[in-house]
Amino acid sequence: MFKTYRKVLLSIFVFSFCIYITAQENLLINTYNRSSISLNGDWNYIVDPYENGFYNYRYEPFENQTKPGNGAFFINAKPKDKTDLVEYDFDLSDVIQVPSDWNTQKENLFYYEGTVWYKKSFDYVKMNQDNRVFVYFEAVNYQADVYFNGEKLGTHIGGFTPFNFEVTELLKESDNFLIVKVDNKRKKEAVPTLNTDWWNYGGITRDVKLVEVSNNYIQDYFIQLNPKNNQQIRGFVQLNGTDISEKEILVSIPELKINTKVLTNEQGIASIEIKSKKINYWSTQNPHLYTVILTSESDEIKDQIGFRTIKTSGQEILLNDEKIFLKGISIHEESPIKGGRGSTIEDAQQLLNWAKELGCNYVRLAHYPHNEHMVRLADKMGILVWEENPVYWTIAWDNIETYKNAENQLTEVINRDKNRASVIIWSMANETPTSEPRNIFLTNLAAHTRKLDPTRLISAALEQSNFEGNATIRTIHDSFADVVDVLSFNQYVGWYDGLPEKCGQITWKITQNKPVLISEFGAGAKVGLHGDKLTRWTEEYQEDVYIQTLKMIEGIEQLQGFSPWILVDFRSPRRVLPKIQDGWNRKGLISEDGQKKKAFFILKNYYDGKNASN
Ligand code: GCB
Repeated sequence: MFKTYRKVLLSIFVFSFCIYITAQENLLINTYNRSSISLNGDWNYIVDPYENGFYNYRYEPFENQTKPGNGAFFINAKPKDKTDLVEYDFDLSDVIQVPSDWNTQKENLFYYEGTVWYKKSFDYVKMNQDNRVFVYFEAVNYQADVYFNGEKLGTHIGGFTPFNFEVTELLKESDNFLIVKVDNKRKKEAVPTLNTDWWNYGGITRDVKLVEVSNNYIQDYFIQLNPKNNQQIRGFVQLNGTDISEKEILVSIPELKINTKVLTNEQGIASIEIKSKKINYWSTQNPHLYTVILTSESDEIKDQIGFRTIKTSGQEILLNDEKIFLKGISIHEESPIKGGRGSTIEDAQQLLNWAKELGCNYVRLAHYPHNEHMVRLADKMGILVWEENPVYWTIAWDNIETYKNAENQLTEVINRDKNRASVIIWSMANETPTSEPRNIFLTNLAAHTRKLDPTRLISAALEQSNFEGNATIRTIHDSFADVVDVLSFNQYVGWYDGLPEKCGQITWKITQNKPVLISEFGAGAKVGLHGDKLTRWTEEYQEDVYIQTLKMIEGIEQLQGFSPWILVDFRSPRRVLPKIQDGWNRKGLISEDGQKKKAFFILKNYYDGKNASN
């Protein structure tokens, strides 16, 4: 009787912990530590603004036809004899690098928004005949239609999260061809929508891998500290395959002398609850990562996982039950090395090294999920992370498909990063105008996130407004502020809102009893441009905005940190002022070629001072 009761309880626990995560079909996590080969490098490509390789002349998709014919690009047609008509040839077409954007690789694609077809041919011999093989994309911006050896594998929507398709049945030992139709057209109902302040880089922007796993493999796991009991490691592990129930999985953490066996249920899910009194907690001072090994009958996977708790108490943020002030900076995912979309470990390392040099213990990864290198490195370097869903400005709040898309992108990043100690905040959105449909949209996203991941905090970059009509008193008047764990907002007093001296006239009246983060403040400056501090675009103006803002926000009682806008100048088509912007948002503390502006040192001094006073 007691046994049955425990089984029911266990299934309720496992069910509530992972129902949504497992809803995603076959998404592999931790491809970092799996057996894989890279499909990066040269791909042939065809630019197709009219989507001529996708639709026939009656505008019907070739893929809906039983015999698509030679016009369909995904069949990679070659003339069968000298009479045969084929009007494209991938192998004679130019090559492009993966991962990367097309905009900065090909001059004629700089402003291009539309379809480009990518093709990669390869041979592959499996390590074991019974194994299964998946093609894994870390990200493609924005829509990917994926075909393998002439068959459609599926479609993925959303430019910043991973996805994979199984190719076991279609895979041959030689002459495989993988074709991806990549389309980065902006759309009103998409996430993000038409209007943003960053470059809409198109392409296969992150790594592509072929991952080989055993027939019954460890697909997913969630292994974190119980937020309510820091002597308990808990979560689940999920098998995928045809024979996955009642299977033993060994959870080992050698350094903690943990070797615990767990048993899967009918869905192949085993719940994990392990006690340990000796945990060396992960923190910014001590980013300790344990090697965790999961071993099933036919699979083994390792990960490097840190254990810590993150919570709020009244107006404070507590890391391992100790108050922490978040010394942050916002970052866009642009490569400081070659320009364009950042994608390599070296890009991530340079950005995070700069953040460290600035004195940061925290970064806001704006405005969409960044690549996995960022969070993996942040884990190692002891940097806390805010991750963000690209729900930005004027989303189509009433459109159910838009909601599903936003929820799916959020699910995919949570799924990818749920074992990373560095990630402490999931941000739902940025600067979204309040309205009833928007409130419902964001509240649903927050509820979904809490179900998926009860171990982290929820926030969103909100907007500030005048307190009861008084322009010198600022407040947060937004019902979504009641939903979040951490109250964050952007403000630009001294740049969009008056001159720097205005900071001295403003006071803040924040009525919510929550920790406050300022998710953005800043000003534009062209590196090397000097003048007096009232001249726009000079380093002196930007420096003064930092000096005045830092004084002003000291007056916010609940302030627990901030992430000024932004570490490095970044490309934005909104920024057209000749000789100053030339297509760049100039609010970086560092220019795109790595030169530090004066304001960098103001913030660094401030953060270094905080270190000393801590
Ligand atoms: C903001 C946005 C950010 C912009 C920034 C700016 O409030 O959140 O995406 O880039 O202002 O520079 O205006």
